[in-house]
Amino acid sequence: MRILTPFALSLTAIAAPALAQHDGNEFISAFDADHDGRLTRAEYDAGRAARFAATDADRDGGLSEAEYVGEYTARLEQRLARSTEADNRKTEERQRQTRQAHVRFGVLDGDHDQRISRAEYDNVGKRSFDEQDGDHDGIVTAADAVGKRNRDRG
Ligand SMILES: [Ca+2]
Ligand SMILES: [Ca+2]
Ligand SMILES: [Ca+2]
Repeated sequence: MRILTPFALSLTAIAAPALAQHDGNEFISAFDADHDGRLTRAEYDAGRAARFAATDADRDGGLSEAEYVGEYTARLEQRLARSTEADNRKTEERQRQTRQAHVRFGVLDGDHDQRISRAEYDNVGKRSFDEQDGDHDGIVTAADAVGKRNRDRG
């Protein structure tokens, strides 16, 4: 199922925003706890739950836009600090990625109450996993990703 948004973001980009878009397996590596190159549903659910908890700074059970964008930009800054890119490129990247984080917040906040509930977070996460798991065996592997790319092309 395709969800069209005004910004045409894929669910994957919303659920596991990639810091490096050129890595085709970023969806797997984001939550592959045992680093075996296979993302099980259990790893994904545990990783997402931990990410939600870490993002919910005031522990009220929901994510404000400031919490959501703040958690993302903290990770972005870590990556930029390691990057050897020129400073002006980093500034561009920072602005672009921060804009996208605000857009993702709006997409994740399904009922537009300015707060991502755990249900909203899980809803997008589940659909995103299902979208990636091409053969629907409950594990996302590189083979699923190749199959998905072929489907997207065709
Ligand atoms: Ca909160
Ligand atoms: Ca909401
Ligand atoms: Ca699979």
